Amino acid sequence: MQTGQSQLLFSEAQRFIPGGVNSPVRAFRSVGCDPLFIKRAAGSRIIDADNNEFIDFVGSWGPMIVGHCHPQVVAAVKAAVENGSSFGAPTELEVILAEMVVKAVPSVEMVRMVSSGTEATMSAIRLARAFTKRDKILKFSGCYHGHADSLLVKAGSGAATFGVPDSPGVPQDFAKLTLTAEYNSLESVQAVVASNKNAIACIIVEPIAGNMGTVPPREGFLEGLRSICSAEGIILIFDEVMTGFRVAYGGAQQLYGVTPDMTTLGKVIGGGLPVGAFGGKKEIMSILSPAGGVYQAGTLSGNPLAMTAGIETLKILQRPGFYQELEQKSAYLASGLAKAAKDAGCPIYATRVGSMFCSFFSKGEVHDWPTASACDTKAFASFFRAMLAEGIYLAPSQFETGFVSHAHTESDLDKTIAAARKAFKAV
Ligand code: KE4
Repeated sequence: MQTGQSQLLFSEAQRFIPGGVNSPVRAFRSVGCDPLFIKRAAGSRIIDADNNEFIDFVGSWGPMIVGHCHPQVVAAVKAAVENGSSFGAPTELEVILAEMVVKAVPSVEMVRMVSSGTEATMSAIRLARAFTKRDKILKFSGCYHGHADSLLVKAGSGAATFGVPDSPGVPQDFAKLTLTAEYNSLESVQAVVASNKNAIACIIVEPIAGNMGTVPPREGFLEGLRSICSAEGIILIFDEVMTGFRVAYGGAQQLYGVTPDMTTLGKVIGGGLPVGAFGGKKEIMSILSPAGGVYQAGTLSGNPLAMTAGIETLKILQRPGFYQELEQKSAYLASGLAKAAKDAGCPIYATRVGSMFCSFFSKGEVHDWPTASACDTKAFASFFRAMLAEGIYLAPSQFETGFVSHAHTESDLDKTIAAARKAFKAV
């Protein structure tokens, strides 16, 4: 596989951009090779600077559920940009997308658009603190909610990949207000809550953890969080930046039938353009400026191009049978990968929820950060490189999630399974 152009671009990039990338996990640091510079994409494929073509299971880390360059999305964004790219004023498009989100997501009665998932979670936490007049928050080790200071405490995703549970630069005074418990362990939550009575503003959780690899909630975990929060006057925030509109049109809260007090969104609702959102009960959202005193703002919040891409994407998701077809494709891939690993005698613990999937290089079950972080990351790295050589582009970290899109064809999936049959042997 030729990588000359990517190599050239990577060395150029490192002259001007820290680490040569604008987001750490893209640097491929944990998979022992240099990143590929992508120049275009279409459907299930991405093409790099050396014209290598790959079947893509990163999908921009989740947004591209309908596939890259979907004609309906491209046409709408092209038309929208002819009217202007940003006004810094309200537009009808924001009302349309807000109404679509309110109609789709059970917990959301009102919603505020922002430009990233980080902004969404940071703002939701501020709102929860103001509403409850409490300062502490509780998150889960291995879960990642963006890079706001108070959330970079035992974060998963990029930070976990670098093995840095707390990022330098996060003041101890911030970190001490962030309590952490173990994902899938209600006992650990009860212990933390009991020793912080009436002091916790919110519990923020990925209803399906996607930033330590894909770790589904155990039976009763989400329901347990719901009852603890209701009993203790704690705001339950589902961070659905990754799962929102991904695992169901109404997100994980629809899939599992557990309704939080607030929800954060991103990725899919922007259709690949920069968007985040946070929403919840009217009584909570109505204390947000300018309706209330809790300040939050953003120059490009509700940007008309991002709204357009989000609206068109959600219209496509509403098509009858969309999620059923995505489920069939995802199940087909998962069973093929599991068989490939078994036949190669390679012990993996495979997880999947809808079109989110992960192969943990672990002999045992993975259900939280301690078991995820014990995985054989070297074996994962060898598997990743072997798949890349076969034209399959996976997430470049054991602690990330793979995404199937509607654009993946059966032949894409068969090619991926065939590649895995070889790659598992290379581990
Ligand atoms: P952004 O600020 O990156 O838009 O969203 C932060 C975020 C919040 N909550 C969840 C559940 C998330 O998964 C994310 C971001 N996800 C990572 C992928 N694991 C983005 C990829 C990256 O950091 O480059």
